[in-house]
Amino acid sequence: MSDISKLESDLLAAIAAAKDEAALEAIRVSALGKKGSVSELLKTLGGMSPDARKAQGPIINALRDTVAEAIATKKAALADAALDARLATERVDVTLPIRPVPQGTIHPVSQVLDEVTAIFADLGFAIAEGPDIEFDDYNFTKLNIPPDHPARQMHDTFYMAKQKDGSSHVLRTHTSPVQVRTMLKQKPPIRIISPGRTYRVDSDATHSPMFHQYEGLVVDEGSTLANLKWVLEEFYKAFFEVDSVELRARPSFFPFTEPSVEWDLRCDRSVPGKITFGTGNDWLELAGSGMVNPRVLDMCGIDSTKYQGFAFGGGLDRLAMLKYGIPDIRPFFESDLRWLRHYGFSAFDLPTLDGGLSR
Ligand code: FA5
Repeated sequence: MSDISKLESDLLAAIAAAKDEAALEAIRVSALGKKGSVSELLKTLGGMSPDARKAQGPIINALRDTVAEAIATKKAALADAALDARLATERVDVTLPIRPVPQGTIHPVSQVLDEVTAIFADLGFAIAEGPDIEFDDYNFTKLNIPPDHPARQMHDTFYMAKQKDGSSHVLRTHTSPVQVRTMLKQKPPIRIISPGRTYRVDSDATHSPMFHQYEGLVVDEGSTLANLKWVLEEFYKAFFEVDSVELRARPSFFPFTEPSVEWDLRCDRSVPGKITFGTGNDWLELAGSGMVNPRVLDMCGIDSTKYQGFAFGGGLDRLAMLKYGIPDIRPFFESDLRWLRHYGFSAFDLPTLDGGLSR
């Protein structure tokens, strides 16, 4: 075997045995680099006689081409193998179950808000909203509580500085101003539910300076107290997830409703720490309500000789406390993660009437 043939077979064997791209590169440099074995052979052509060059030229050039091609082929094969190996290690089994997501829970107030709106949406109520900073006029005057009226004392109000134009604002003390906003812009029939944040100068285990209420309003030509009772019964049955409830009406007073009725729900509290609705000998105060005072209808541009309506409202936080056995309202707003993990709800369980309201 000639020296050139031996060099070629040695180089091809080394190329075939190269384990990775670095080893292959070393072979390329040793053969085709500036001082490589094949390059050195090519340099000898210059010192040869024309006849010898004619004979050796094609042989040495063929050697260079063969080695270069073998290196290129091996390089592509090594790159393919490296990609296959990477793909094998990075493979994801999409059929595996997702990892549990323990972080983050739905706050009980958000949960209850979603439950309440799901129930009322099913009863055909639209959702209405109003701002937290409300006109004094809408929070009080148009609800038949004029300035200096003693009923203003019933609400411990956060007043805001008077505006240049003489108007004054309050942090709304209840969601009832949404009644005003709705009636001012919408003609009957009206059927709305309005959950939202409310504020009063008040703080103890069951009262918070910022809390949540829900408000219902129905205005039509023939709405009655009997309709109101039916709506509340349907609501409490669905909310407390029981087949039947019993409501007790008590006379009450709200300047914006006449007559005014407070509703109690029959419940059983005989087992300490547990409350069951629909049975038992206890009564739980749940909502204020009444027929919308005709003066309020007129102040909001609705003809009280043609239309009548009923309204009701209560505390959302209170509903959450009752349904989920939360004894104190203050931690609701302390953002303590341990409390939230204990009382919070899964973000994947949206309350729906057919899928189930609570977990
Ligand atoms: C009202 O606010 C009336 N607007 C309800 C109403 C609406 C009557 C429509 C008639 C027609 P009241 O002041 O009673 O009513 O408050 C309603 C509920 O809000 C209370 O029963 C209680 O559950 C809740 N609430 C009141 N103050 C606080 C507070 N500081 N912290 C937590 N919840 C409160």
